[in-house]
Amino acid sequence: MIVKVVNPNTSGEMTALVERSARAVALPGTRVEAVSPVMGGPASIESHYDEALSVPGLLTEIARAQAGDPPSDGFVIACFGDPGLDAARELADGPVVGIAEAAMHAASFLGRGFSVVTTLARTEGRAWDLAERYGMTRFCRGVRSCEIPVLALEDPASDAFAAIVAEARRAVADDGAEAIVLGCAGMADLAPRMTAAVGVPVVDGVAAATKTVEGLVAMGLRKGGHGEFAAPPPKAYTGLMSDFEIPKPDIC
Ligand code: 2AL
Repeated sequence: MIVKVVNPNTSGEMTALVERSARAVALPGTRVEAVSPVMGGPASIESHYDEALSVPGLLTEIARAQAGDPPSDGFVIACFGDPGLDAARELADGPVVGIAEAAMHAASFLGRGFSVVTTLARTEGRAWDLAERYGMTRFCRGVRSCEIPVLALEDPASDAFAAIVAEARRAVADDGAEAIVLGCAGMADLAPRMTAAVGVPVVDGVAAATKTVEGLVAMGLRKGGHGEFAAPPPKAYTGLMSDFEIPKPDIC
């Protein structure tokens, strides 16, 4: 099977990190292809503006796979805001899973409650909104931030590991968290070291979403063809958006 992991930001380093993290958990028969949008987009996603403008590039990557260029059995959206998840589900035939939804669900299997440790404080609201959307507020004990921007996570000078561990320890002590959810795809490589340092399970959403997609595909499960996530109706799109037009089906 082929799982396409879309990093909706345009950082090549982060896409490579995401690919390594997904491949580390995938079965030998699963091909993981990580990409960032060919059409471009924001360098990192840490505002609602970034998130909104990351969606056209993300959807183009889903549409490309749907057109067989190359094909994919399922998709991971590798950004913790789960941008464009509903629209991607409409476009894709195979399962589409966001890293926030996969990580929160996985953490709910591991303890009575979890806290999210994310990048900038301004992204905390989005994490809470997603917890609510996924029915996870009864598990989510807190959302905390280390105030390190996404693209600084890989910079040794940011000392991101120490800052994220410190915040996770506070979540365990003060929120009563029994698991930690990493709130950014750029933290994907930290989970095993953090689990050892913090003493509770630490969940990386890239791994959780990859295994969820792989599991759904292996079970032969995909969305139903009717209802909310049915393919979007034929529609004209104009101007710079004309490539997003949904053509009328050919009637032979
Ligand atoms: C993210 C993420 O996962 N990728 C990105 O560019 N921004 N999330 C975040 N909370 O900063």
